Amino acid sequence: MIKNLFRRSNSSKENTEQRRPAVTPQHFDYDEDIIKTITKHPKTKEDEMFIRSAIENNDFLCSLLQNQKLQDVIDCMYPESVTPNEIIIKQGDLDGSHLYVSVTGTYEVIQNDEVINSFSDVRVFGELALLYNAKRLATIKSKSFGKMWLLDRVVFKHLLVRSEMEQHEEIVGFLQQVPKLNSVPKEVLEQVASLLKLEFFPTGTTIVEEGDTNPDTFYIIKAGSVTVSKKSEGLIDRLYRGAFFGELALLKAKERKATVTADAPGTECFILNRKQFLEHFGNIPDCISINFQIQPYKPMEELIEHTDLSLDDFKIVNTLGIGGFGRVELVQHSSKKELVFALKCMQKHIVAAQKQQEHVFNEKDIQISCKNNFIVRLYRTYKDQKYLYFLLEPCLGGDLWNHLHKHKPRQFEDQVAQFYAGCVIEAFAYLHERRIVYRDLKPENLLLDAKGYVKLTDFGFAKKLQMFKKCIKKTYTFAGTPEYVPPEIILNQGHDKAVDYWALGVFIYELLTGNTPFRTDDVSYMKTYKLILKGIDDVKFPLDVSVQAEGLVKKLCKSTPSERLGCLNGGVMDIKTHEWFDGFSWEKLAECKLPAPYRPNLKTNTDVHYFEKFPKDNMVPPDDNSGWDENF
Ligand code: ISQ
Repeated sequence: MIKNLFRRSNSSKENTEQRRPAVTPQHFDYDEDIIKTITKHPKTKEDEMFIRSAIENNDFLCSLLQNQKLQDVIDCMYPESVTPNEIIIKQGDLDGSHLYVSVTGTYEVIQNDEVINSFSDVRVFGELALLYNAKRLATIKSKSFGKMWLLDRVVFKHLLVRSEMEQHEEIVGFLQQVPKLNSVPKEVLEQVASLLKLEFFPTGTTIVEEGDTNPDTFYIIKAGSVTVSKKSEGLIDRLYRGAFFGELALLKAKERKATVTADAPGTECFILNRKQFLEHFGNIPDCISINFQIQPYKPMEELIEHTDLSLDDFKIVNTLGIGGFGRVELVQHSSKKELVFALKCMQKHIVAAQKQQEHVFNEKDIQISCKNNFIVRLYRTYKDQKYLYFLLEPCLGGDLWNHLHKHKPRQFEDQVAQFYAGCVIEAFAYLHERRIVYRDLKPENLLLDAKGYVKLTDFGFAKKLQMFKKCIKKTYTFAGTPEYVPPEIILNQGHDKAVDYWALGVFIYELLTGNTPFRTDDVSYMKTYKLILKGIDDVKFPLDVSVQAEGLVKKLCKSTPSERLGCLNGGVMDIKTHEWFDGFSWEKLAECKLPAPYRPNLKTNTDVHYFEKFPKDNMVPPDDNSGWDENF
């Protein structure tokens, strides 16, 4: 039953009856040295216009590339001539490394040796590979002489990340120059910066109106100026870049004391909403004492166990799963029969071929240091010339995907969903306190133990976030399962624990409805990504989803990460105290005293009937003595 235990590339079939593979993450480290080597390529106005229109007409890239990012990408594309019958992209290839814009020439789209389309217009192709290691879905072959513009994937990613970082730094730098705010610690400003939205007010717009009794927005002028006036006194002030107004809205919801109007040629302001501000910083006595709660941090520990057991002590009883890197076997100690484990065996040469070494190290380092009732315990690891081995706590109740999708009505009652979501929330709280993001929540990655509690497994995507100047640094690898990825991963904006809370919203929706909210039948997932970028408010919830559940999912799936429940001032408690969980005993859950909705019927400690039957594999993998696993 568990087919997708390891990373593997996307299958070309999407179906709720199949477990969903995660996307193979591309390793990505922002590298200043690469930035230095990036060069602009001169182009005519006409060529620039062609490229711009091709990108703007591409459904996906148009939301990814705007303003400076779009200009950077255009500037760095370089020209290439094509001759007839050149294979530009080959179906099935895994390492798509370029984005293309065709300018002249005719091109054929070939799938399974059949020409399914041809084009001679200016258009983008190859964009899918910019995001992740997806197999090329079709071959593109030139039919004539032509000209294309190309961009290297690594350059593309660096341009996007550089632009994100510069934008953030610019806002923080700007805030540091704002009088009064310049005494606020930088780490607070970093947080404020992630909440600010930029808005342009055309000349003459009334931004704030005197007498408005429900003020809820605070403004900082980024560019241009505003006129402040009062009915009784006329014009009283003019404010310029760096000035702020409406701050009383952040402190107490008072009546607006004056009218503020945008001057010519319009005013650009950063705006901050009172509700968001309070959700992040709590009630504040005055603007200068803004503070934020530093998330409690627990260090990770080395928790190696069963150091006395060697691989030779075990006998394989059965296979629990097969994945891209190898198998998971149920093993039993030859003499101490009560000792039963799941042994995940990864073929080293496949890990290396798929460039997943770093993820395997992450998986080991993170999972071995987690000891929590809601996380599958990794006791220790082994290695030899062919394999890396993970000795895991056995969870023989099968995975949650199986329980949800293989049993009618393929959706859970609220109480059942609350229990499983509760287990996930406990696991996330534990991980996030240690600054670990999990990044691959889905029913497939939750295993039922003998009591029916679910535990998180497969830490291949998990990542420990680094600190930089007292702030948690975001990470940029594209990771996750398409239906579960949040907008900031698609948009390459850098991400943190907020991705897990987005996924939690998708997960709760799936438990209650049997479907995910952004699912489409598009094998390339581009349509899914488009729906994700449109947002949860465009998703129709089935009528049998309660208003409380819908409310929670919508708060978890907020498009802006800093606005998500779980990422506000109250942290994970905001989720636990949400009304959907009214009456749910978090205390009993944490102590494993809450009866699980379904208790697996396991006859012995080696009963594997909740898992699919897998054929024996007599293939012997090659040795991999290249040494990459020296420190494993
Ligand atoms: C059972 N128990 C623990 C871990 C597992 C991983 C994969 C498949 C089955 C498992």
